[in-house]
Amino acid sequence: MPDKLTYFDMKGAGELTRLLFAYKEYTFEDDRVQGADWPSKKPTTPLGAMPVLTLENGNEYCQGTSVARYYANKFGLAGTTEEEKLHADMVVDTVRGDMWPLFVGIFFQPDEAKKPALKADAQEKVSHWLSKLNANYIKGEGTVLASGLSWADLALFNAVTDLLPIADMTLDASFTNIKAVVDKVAAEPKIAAWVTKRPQTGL
Ligand SMILES: N[C@@H](CCC(=O)N[C@@H](CS)C(=O)NCC(=O)O)C(=O)O
Repeated sequence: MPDKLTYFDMKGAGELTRLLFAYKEYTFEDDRVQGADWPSKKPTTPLGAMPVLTLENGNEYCQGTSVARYYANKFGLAGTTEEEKLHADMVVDTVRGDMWPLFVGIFFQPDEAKKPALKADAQEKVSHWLSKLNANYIKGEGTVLASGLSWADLALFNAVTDLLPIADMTLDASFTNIKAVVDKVAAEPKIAAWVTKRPQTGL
């Protein structure tokens, strides 16, 4: 039995791990729970939320970033030194911790009249974070880390391609370094194949 990643039928908090699987061509079970089935499944999960990882040995874990970090370490994509790991974690936490709730808040806001203000708030904050990362934390040739591609690049790719559109944002020309990261990840054949093949979902 391969490792199983259980999540909603969305990119969401599961996609960074799926991108890691795609990049390493790691065989996994892409278990997608339909909304109607979630209430009965929820109490059976470790903390009542997804994503949930089930390892080959049957052990279950949750917390999307922890799961992604597990595979980043396993695949040698977490950074080559302790400082590089800190650097990659900082970028990943900016995307997964700081940016993520802003985009989720817009996506699941039922009142359309409230969305413009949420989008304006996200645009201001996300532009600030991306401009700082762009200026100071892209150390390689199209990679966050000087040593080459890491899970931080996949996280930036995930943010720019999957999250920014939710707030009607695109990268403008000033984000040269981040654009180089996104372009490099997008050009990786295994990532490009996954992006074509994966279920097309809004978040
Ligand atoms: N900190 C957790 C949050 C998990 C979480 O809130 N997951 C959401 C989907 S993104 C969920 O399962 N929502 C359904 C629920 O809480 O019932 C993580 O990053 O994995």
